[in-house]
Amino acid sequence: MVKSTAAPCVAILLLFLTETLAQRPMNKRLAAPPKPAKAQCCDEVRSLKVQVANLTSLLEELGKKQEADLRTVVKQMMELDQQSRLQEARVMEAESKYSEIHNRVEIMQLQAAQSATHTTTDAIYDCASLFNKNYKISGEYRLPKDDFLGTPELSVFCDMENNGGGWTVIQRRKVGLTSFNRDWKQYKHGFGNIRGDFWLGNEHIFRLTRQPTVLRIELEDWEGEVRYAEYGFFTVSNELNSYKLFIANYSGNAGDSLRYHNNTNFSTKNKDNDKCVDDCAQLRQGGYWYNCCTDSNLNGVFYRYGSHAKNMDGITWYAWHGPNYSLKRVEMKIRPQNFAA
Ligand SMILES: *[C@@H]1O[C@H](CO)[C@@H](O)[C@H](O)[C@H]1NC(C)=O
Ligand SMILES: *[C@@H]1O[C@H](CO)[C@@H](O)[C@H](O)[C@H]1NC(C)=O
Ligand SMILES: *[C@@H]1O[C@H](CO)[C@@H](O)[C@H](O)[C@H]1NC(C)=O
Ligand SMILES: *[C@@H]1O[C@H](CO)[C@@H](O)[C@H](O)[C@H]1NC(C)=O
Ligand SMILES: *[C@@H]1O[C@H](CO)[C@@H](O)[C@H](O)[C@H]1NC(C)=O
Ligand SMILES: [Ca+2]
Repeated sequence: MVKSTAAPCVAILLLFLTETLAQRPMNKRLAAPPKPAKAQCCDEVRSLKVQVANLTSLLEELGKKQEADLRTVVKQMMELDQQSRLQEARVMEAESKYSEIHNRVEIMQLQAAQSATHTTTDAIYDCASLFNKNYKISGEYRLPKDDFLGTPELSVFCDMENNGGGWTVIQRRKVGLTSFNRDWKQYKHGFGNIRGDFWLGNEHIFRLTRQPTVLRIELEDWEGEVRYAEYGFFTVSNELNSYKLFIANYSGNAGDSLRYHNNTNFSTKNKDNDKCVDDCAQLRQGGYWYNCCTDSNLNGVFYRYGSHAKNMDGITWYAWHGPNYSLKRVEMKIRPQNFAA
């Protein structure tokens, strides 16, 4: 701090104060004529010094507070900026995913429009033909309507990654919220969510299996074990013939629990086409190729872990877990026999 007691020092001190703090009372003092008395002078200097010290510390305090405030504000702004950037990134990710799907759909539609003169060899009517056109990402695809083949527009889920890819998924159980106890019409056209639990529809399955087709059934139990049953030949007849099932050439490690259903008609709760005096669809609470009644019931009731051992109407595969164990996950998917990845 300033140590001098001389008058010029007071002036310098006051000048400093006016310039830096612009304090009005100081200006007044500066404007007043300097007092000649020495004692008065020194008293004034002392009080001014105290004031300066006070004001300086006040300034420092204010400065510190402002700096701290500023730092908090900057920090908050940076945080906000980061948050908005994160959100932006999320939006962009969602958008790119959406446009990826959208692009696929558009390409499908474009190809459909361009293929006015196409033949069966370059038609897109299943996941295998998409795979052969280099679509190698698993997910939902929209197959275009095909007048040549007489196929309608159809959303399908393609497994392009497992077991060589090119699989069109025709059934899935994994979420457990969709009821599979549906009527004939619903089983005919399909129901559920193509990304979750669904039945593609008997009419579509009939169309897709007019060429020699492989069926692969994947099963998972509540302990996380996965097994499969594959049929080198799979087809269903048309509605007039009750979507009758034909399967042959089993391979796999889950056991052959579809053989018992070979050569049987499809039944639903409102259409008993089974080979039994009982009404199997009602007993097993699903739509299926019921014989008398089941060696498997893949469209049965989804029972969560803990309640799967109580009934025989669960999602069963007798050759693996018997009639009272409802499986955790099922997927049925098909691919042409002549598929070559
Ligand atoms: C300076 O500080 C003292 C003690 O903190 C206080 O009593 C006094 O009023 C202050 N003076 C001014 C001008 O702020
Ligand atoms: C089953 O496999 C055998 C041997 O590969 C084959 O000759 C036969 O045609 C297949 N059956 C059907 C119905 O595809
Ligand atoms: C299956 O359905 C067809 C026609 O829909 C019928 O002629 C045939 O008798 C049925 N078979 C059985 C075993 O019910
Ligand atoms: C299903 O029945 C057909 C005859 O209609 C037979 O050729 C085929 O081998 C049977 N499939 C199985 C798995 O037994
Ligand atoms: C399955 O459950 C039914 C009905 O509760 C029962 O009658 C049957 O014995 C059970 N079967 C097995 C193999 O546990
Ligand atoms: Ca019956």
